[in-house]
Amino acid sequence: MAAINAVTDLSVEGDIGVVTLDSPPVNALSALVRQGLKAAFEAAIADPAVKAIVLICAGRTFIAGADISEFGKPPVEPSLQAVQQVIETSPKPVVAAIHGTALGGGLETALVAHYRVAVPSAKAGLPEVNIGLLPGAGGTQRLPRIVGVEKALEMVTSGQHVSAKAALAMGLFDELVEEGGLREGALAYARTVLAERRPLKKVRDLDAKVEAARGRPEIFAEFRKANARKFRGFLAPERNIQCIEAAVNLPFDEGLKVEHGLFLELMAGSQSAAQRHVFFAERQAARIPDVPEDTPTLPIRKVGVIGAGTMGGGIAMNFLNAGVPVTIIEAKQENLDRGVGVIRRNYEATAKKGRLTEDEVERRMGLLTPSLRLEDLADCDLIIEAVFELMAIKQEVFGRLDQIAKPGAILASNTSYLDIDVIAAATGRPESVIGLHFFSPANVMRLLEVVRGARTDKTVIATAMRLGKTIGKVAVLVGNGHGFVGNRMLAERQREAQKLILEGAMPWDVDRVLYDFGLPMGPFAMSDLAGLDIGWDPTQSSSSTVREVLCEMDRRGQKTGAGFYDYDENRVARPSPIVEQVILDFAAKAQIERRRIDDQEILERCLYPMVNEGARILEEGKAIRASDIDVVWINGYGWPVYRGGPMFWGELEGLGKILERMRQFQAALGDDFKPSALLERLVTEGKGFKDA
Ligand code: T1G
Repeated sequence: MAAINAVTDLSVEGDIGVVTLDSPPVNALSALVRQGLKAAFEAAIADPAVKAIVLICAGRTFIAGADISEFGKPPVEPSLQAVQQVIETSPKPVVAAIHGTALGGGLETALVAHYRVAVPSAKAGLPEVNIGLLPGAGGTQRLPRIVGVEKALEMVTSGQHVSAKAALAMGLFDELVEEGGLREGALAYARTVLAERRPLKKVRDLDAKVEAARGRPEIFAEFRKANARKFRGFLAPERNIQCIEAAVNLPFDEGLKVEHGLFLELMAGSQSAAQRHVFFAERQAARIPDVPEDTPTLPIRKVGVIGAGTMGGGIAMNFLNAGVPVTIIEAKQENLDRGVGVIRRNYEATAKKGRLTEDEVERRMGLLTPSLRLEDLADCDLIIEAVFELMAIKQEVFGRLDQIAKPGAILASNTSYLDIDVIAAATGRPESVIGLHFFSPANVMRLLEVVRGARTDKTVIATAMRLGKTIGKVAVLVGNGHGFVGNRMLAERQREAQKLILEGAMPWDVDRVLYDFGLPMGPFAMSDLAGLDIGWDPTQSSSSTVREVLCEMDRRGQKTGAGFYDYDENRVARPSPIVEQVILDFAAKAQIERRRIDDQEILERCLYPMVNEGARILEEGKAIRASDIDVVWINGYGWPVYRGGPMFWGELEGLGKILERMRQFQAALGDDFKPSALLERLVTEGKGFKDA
């Protein structure tokens, strides 16, 4: 075994050279790795004792891609393409031995080997699109030559990982070897290649599948049409498609040039910078300065959920999906039955789409225990309350839980606004109380705001953060305060949206501007979807807001066929002349003189106060870092990932420009636009949120 460099070894076993990479955590193609690979292969090729070469990785996975942390820095030789050149032109057969996830540049490296073997648990993919890029080392030209154009389009634009079994079936892998026996299996395969004098098969020479698609532009037109909604606003998917088109219509080396040019374009753009920011931000969110990574955590073997409504049911599903038994509580049998029924129907709907087997549905439902008795939660390790959003009710529930729950059980509230310390004070164990704020639909939205109480124990925090990962969420630790982080910033936008429609805009103007910005829907469409009558009390209603007037007119949203919009039988929304008149009358009565409001003002008045409030949240210490706020908004509210989150976007806009506009709005419209002290300080000092 000869050490080529700190992360690369070359050993010779019989007449097989074995190049071993060992660069934790994921053998990413850093400069050191590229240098080691090139040197190792050059040495193996030059060694007359070596007749074939195996590339294998130590640690958890085969190469998982280029080293994203190097992007944006000056390039260091050798390039990945130079490494690939050495491998692909090797006069000796090269076998890539794959375990873990061969992704991005990792799979592209395996694709210049002559053969690929893997263990059954391995996965492969080209997920560059998820960081706003495309496979820049020939992946868009080689993949379709093996798996065909349609599958390649799907893989490069979704970033999906395919299983080893699927990869074998599509020809991406040549053989699956025994689990746990990758090295032996790869060596044996290399010996077979030699013994059978198999050819030095180069993927770049396989033209049949791309030629079959030549002259069929409809493949691409139909793919674009079918995915238009999903790709809306994103640059990278379209550029990936163009690369696959090049693979079909151009000779290999010409196609490579197209790929390289489009890769550089994406790499230089703000969308990829934003998406790479989010990639690291989501991982950074798990780091809590005063809760070290080795903080002990509590085992969560059984979970109790109080409330079987929309939120309670969705919350329960997260744990059932992770194989954790759940006891779900309701006060009335009919509500309990309805809640359990909704969970079952959700699973059955997923099974109908082929994403769950019937057995898995039954297994998950078998983990669910419905009950009318809070006492049945006595043996739960974690109890999550998801009852009506009224402090008195929550205090009553937590007071009872304090009597029932076993010592050390974590008592969590799913409250989206209320003071977690006041809830904790209803118990004699505030150190065990924490907020677990799920976002609706709770079994779908990835965000989990973990709300730290003044006395929440660090073990409880560490357990909650780890639990987030267990149930497939992105957990962000936030401080206690009205609306925590996400809803507190949302309130800024909602307030401005309501004012804008009185001052001159219409609901559909505000929604269009925010939808075109990249949000999934605007505030008024969202209200119609959720229902205008949430928290509305008919007995107290006094036409004091446009919403109240609409509720009084029984225009309570999609469910009544009318809200801010009129809806046809297919729930297609149309601007409503009735609502327009309601707004005009309301503004007249309030003596508000309407004026024309342009799209730019709508955008700035809805989003700049959010950035400003995010700055306040940082200066109050209610979020650990600005990128946590970005993670909240991307995973909880659908902020377009290609814009990086409100704080990343705010810096791209320019904190100075935002401050100036906030001051102008404050002078014209009042203290709703009062700049935060942090924003003023950062602009004065010429700094960014990282320096907060
Ligand atoms: N570069 C640098 N660091 C990476 C990395 C990468 N490609 N992938 C993971 N890490 C770090 C990550 O930040 C974390 O660090 C640790 O590894 C564990 O990651 C030319 C241009 C591989 C499925 O997009 O999808 O190749 O927080 O927490 O949940 O065409 O990481 O511990 O300090 O995510 O087990 C293409 C991205 C790159 C793969 C493992 N490849 N990574 O998931 O662990 S672009 C990717 C992942 C490219 C070429 C192009 C996942 C994973 P820390 P983790 P995990």
